[in-house]
Amino acid sequence: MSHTSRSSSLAILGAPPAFAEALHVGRPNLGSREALLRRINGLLDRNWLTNNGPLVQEFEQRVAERLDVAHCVATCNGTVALEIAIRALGLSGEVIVPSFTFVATAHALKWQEITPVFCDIDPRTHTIDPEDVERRIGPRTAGIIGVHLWGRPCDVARLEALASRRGLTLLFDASHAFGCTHAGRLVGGCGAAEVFSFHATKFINSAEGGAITTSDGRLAERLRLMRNFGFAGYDNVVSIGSNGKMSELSAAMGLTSLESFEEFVDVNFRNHESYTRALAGLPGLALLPDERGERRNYQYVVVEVDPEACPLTRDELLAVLHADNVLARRYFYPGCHRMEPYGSLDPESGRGLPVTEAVCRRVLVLPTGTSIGDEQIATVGEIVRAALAKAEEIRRVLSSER
Ligand code: T4K
Repeated sequence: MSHTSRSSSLAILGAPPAFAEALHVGRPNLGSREALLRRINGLLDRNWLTNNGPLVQEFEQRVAERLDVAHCVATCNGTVALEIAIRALGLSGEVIVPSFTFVATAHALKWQEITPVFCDIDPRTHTIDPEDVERRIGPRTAGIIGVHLWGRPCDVARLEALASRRGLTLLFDASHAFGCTHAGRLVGGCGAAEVFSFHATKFINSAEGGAITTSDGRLAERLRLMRNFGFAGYDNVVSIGSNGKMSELSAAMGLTSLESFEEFVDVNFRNHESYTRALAGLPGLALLPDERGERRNYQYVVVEVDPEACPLTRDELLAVLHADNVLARRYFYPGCHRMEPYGSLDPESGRGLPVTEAVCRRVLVLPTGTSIGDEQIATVGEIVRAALAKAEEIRRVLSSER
């Protein structure tokens, strides 16, 4: 990746972009090309492309081993995994879910005519606030979906206690949390089930893919049926089902990616440390703090921009970075509660979600993964540092463009 390092010129003020080739959030980590091609040759030789092939079975076994959970049911993507898990758990009526998540978490409910009841998050961790969950429990509440956002597990113990006390089903969207721990316990076996995404942008990827993990054998059996149209054998359909199967090509990619798990975590960790150095001392900018003692995959580098202390707003910084070809993102703006159909169904819901509303205006996600290294990260830091020093000028340019 070619780039020009400089300390004060900024593309937004007319200089050439710092990076000739864009830095993306979510650029796939590829792993060994040779291992992938070997697996693809094998599946072509076998002429077995999908429907519970050997690579999918191996992928399920490897995921279950790595997460130390009894059952793993691989799927075509994380969204369908959520839909199938929700259905297999018999959820209906209302389910409490954070608004600050990727919209798939909410859509998976609404797609099945279940009402997502949006709750607020903890400002320190950005995960579901158990106290707010409890306030929102009503007569139609069937369950809770906690999201381990950015790979930071929810307060699992409190949610498990709350769900059991109130007779609710607890499901986790663990799309970001592969390989992460909570109180030393690996994510994968918490609640009734947990759902993972292996989308290309995730640090372990199968191009498109997902999985449901659980320690409940009977649930795993139901999930397997539902993933395959409800077929229990040739011509024997025993339940409603969908097509949620993972293909052999995806499993080939997923297995190859899994083999590089340690390397990807190391790279992400090093990048996280580089960002800590590159952004040190900048006013009003804070990386979401790391919690020592827990395992993390560091796949998201999350910066909060404090509007009181930073000379530029989050959106102004985003414009500066994009002009220099650093394609930072403002995940998960503006919050599910403001997206359709939810925004029209309850236009006032933001009033009850003050932390979500504030965090949506502060979060900036920066590029990481195997396609970026220390030198580029140092340049990103220089761009931000220079931008803060020229905040007035930048604000004038941006307002003249509006
Ligand atoms: N729950 C949660 C909490 C989730 O975050 C997600 C997915 C789900 C559930 C659902 O799981 P899946 O059904 O997706 O398995 C991305 C992903 O599409 C999505 O999987 C992910 N979360 C979400 C957080 O991010 P976008 O809209 O950011 O994707 P896009 O196309 O803008 O790509 C991001 C960047 O990556 C771009 O700058 C380009 C780069 N890129 C992307 C792809 C696909 C590449 O360089 N190569 C590629 O192949 O949604």
